[in-house]
Formats: sequence, structure tokens, C-alpha cells
Amino acid sequence: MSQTLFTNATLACIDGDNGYGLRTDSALLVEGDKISWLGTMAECTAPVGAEVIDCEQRLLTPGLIDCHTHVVYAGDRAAEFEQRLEGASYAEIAAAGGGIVSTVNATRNASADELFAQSLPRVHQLISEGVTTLEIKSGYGLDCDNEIKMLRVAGRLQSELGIRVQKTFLGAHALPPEFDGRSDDYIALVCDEMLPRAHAEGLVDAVDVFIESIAFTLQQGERVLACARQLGLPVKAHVEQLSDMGGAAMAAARGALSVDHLEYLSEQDVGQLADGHSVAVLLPGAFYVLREQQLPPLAALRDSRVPIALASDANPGSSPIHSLLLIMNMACTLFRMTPAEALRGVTLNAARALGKAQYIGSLEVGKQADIVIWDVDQPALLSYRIGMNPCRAVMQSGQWRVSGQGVAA
Ligand code: DI6
Ligand code: FE
Repeated sequence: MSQTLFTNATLACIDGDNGYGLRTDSALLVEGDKISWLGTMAECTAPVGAEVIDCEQRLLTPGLIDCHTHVVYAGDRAAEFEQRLEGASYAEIAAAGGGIVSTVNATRNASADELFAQSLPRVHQLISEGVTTLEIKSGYGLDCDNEIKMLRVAGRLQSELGIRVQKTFLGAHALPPEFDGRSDDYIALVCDEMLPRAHAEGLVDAVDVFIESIAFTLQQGERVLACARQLGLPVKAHVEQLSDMGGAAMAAARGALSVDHLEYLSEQDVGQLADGHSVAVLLPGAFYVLREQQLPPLAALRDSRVPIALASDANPGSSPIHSLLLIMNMACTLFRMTPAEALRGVTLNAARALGKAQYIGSLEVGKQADIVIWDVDQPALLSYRIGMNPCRAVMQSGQWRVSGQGVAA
């Protein structure tokens, strides 16, 4: 079994209840694909034959986790960006047949290879900043074959790039044009055919639904989540993004791993998230791009000790953003989160939002050796700077991704 010893490191372990879990002058041992030991330099002895990496007091964090993305799609929506700048709203563009549906048309028309080729640079960009785990949603196919095509592309990104991908079925993302005026019929198709088929092919790790005035009602969302639970699948939901539809409380009551967006979440409903052990996934990129004014109820989330995760929401409409470091900065500047909350939001709490906190999201003995070496000496620098990428090297499950060259002693 291969052994790698990181010495003279500053570790942001993210292992306590809050803060960074910072340990200076520390060492960490990886054996095989797992972290097997960590402690102080004074306690550390290198096992015979181990690769030794002198970190020169650089910061090590767990691999970053982007727990909410729509990176697999075709085309772009730059024209809509221009329309919004001229005053059209996101909801108006969607109501006029643009928005998500325009990406659906482009995605349906793309072959699986084209979809893969278009998605690849977006994923490369995310992982260049230390992302080791990525959630990818379907939701731009909106029929059986095209949803399955998207999920297969997500799986191919995992196998070809060696990253960890969680595939989330989001068939109930928007109403496809051929079901205009028949949204209940579409939801029946989602529940009776699309989801069971995708699941039977082993393509679904979780199920999501968009509950919003421009998407599906609370009752329709509930039906999709109930079907998912019957199939034994974990659930999550896009809720309270543009209005308060009560979706977060409903999804939390169904044991949702996460409820995402939440700008319009009422303070009364925050307690339900705590009761349901759902993670609040905040998406400051969409808030920024849509120039939203309504802030998520951060104080209430903190008071109720709801774990808060952050994600890119990378998508062609409301968040054409491919940088978790920028998202961390936005969470601090726009939502007044602390840099420690931001780092926890893209590591341990993001792992929780994916139901994977048992084995990723922190630097702890027994967890997967997903480790980023940063060219910084203190963790706040990750949130503070904009447009810098201090990611120096990435280890995923004990394997080097970006070469550790120059770091090795
Ligand atoms: N909310 C979002 O932020 C994305 N989907 C959703 O339900 C946006 C998707 C898009 O505009 O293409
Ligand atoms: Fe989204």
C-alpha cells in the first residue's frame, strides 16, 4: 500500500463543530486511499518507504465539494444575459419560452459526445481550483432518452477525469414545451417512466425537483419526492428561490438531504430544516447574477444550527460560474458569511448535502485522502482574494491529480 506523509503543514481539518479546525506545524499520513494518521511535527516519524512532501507551512484542506451544479448542458444563454441587462427578468424570459427551455432545445439537439465535449472545460475549470467531488444534475433533457443521455455524460466525466460525481435526476426542472398546459401529465411521466428507467440503469444517486412559480407546484414536487423515496433514493429540492412556496419545509419533512437556494425561506420554516436534518445549500452565484435583493435567512439558520453548504449552481442561465473560490467570496461579501463558514460550506457541509460526510469533507483519520495543497498560509485567503487560484496540488483518494512536483522534498 502506498504511503504519503505531508510534513510542516497547516491543516484546516474542518473536524470540530465550527471554525477551521486549524492545526499548524502538523503532519498527515495517507495510506492507500485514506488518511491514516495526523498529528504534530514533534509526534511524527516517517514510515520507511513513504513519499514525504514538505509543505513548508502551506495550507492543506479537504478536497472541495461542489454539491449543486448543472454543468452538463449544450449551448449558452449570452443573449439572455443581454436581455436581462436591458431590463427583462429571469422569470419573464422563462415565461416567454426562453430560459431553461432554450437550453433544453440545445441539449436535446446535441449528441452525447458533443454534450461531453462542451461540459468538459467547465468541469476542468472547477477542478483546477481543488474540487474533488462534484454533483451534476440532469434537467435539460426533460424526456426519457435525453435525461438518460445527460446522466450518462455525468458518469463519463467521473470515469474520464477521475473525480467523484454524484448524479442527481432533475427531470422535474421545467415543463417541456410539448407538455404545455399539462404539467400533471408531465409529472406522471417523470414518476412513472423517466425516473424508474434512469434508476434501473443505475444512473441516479439522488432526486431533485424545482418548486417555483415558473416550474412545479408544491404538490407536484411532493409527488416526485414521494416516488423517489419509494425507490429508496435520497431527495433534495430547489426551493424558495424566487418566492416562498413552502417547498423547503415539505422537502425537509420528507428527509431531504438538502434544500437549495432559500432566499425566500421564512424564518418559521427554518426550524423544520433543523428537525429534518436537511442541509441549507446557499447559491450566492445565482443571487448575484440575477441581482436578487432578498437575502436568505442566515441568522435564523445559524440560530437553529442548520448546516450551511455553498455551491456554484453552475448553469447557463442564473449562474454561469465555474469557481468555488469566487462562490466563497460571494458568500462572505453578499451573505455576510465568515470565511470559516465558507470553507466549511464547500467541504464538510457540502459532503453532508450529498449524504457523503461519513467518508469525505474533512481531514480526519479514516476518511478518503482528498487533499488540496494551497499556496497560502492561512485559510481566510481562500475567500478573500478574487481571481487568484492558489491551488498547488490535489490528491484524490490517495492519488495525485495535479503533480506534486516542486512541493516534494
Ligand atoms: N434554479 C437554478 O438556479 C437553475 N435551475 C433552477 O431550478 C437555473 C437553470 C437555468 O436557468 O438554466
Ligand atoms: Fe440549480
